[in-house]
Amino acid sequence: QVNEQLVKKSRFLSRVLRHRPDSIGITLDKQGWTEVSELLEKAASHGMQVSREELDRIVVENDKRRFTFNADRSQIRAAQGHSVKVDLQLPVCTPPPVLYHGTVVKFLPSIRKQGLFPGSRHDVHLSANMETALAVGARRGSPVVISVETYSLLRDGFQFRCADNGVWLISKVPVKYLRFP
Ligand code: HQG
Repeated sequence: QVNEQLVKKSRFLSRVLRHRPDSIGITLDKQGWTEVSELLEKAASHGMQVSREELDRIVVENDKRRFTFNADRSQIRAAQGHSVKVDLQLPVCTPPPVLYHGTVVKFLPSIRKQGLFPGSRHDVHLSANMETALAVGARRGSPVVISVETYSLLRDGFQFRCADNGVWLISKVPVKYLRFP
């Protein structure tokens, strides 16, 4: 039950920090950071009480490590997944040779035509392992995992960025780099 409460609070914070900072009257800076003290105050005044201890637990125990603290832990941001305009300035990283994208059967015709495009988020989300990709797809229905050959993308000038939580991000993936199951 304690955990249920934390999950609820975590969901709330995820929504605020990725999509709706305005819903509790906070702003994110260009890189997506906001002051922890202000976040907790404003959350409380909008009916969501989160103590500093709970926040620390949420950040560390979150299943997908959705949140990142800055060095002195006075600021927090979502690790990825934003729909509001931010530039996380994530480092460009060299990916493993194959990355995976989890999706659902019904999107395949469109993906086969257009390749992978970000939905409402900034980037296409890729995972380093098949299990994670399966779980991402399963949120929407019967999951399908598409493999992405990273070498050819790198050769052709595409950049991969790695989020603080191990998620791989790329602006798009044209069809010719995709391997369908
Ligand atoms: C699909 C969650 C048709 C794409 C998850 C995906 C992940 C296309 C959807 C993280 C398409 C976008 C990211 C095309 C892509 N035609 N459909 N050409 N190209 N798509 O939610 O990857 O819980 O923005 O396959 O677990 O599903 O929020 O991306 O189904 O980790 O932390 O368009 O979000 O994490 O959907 O999920 P999303 P995603 P959190």
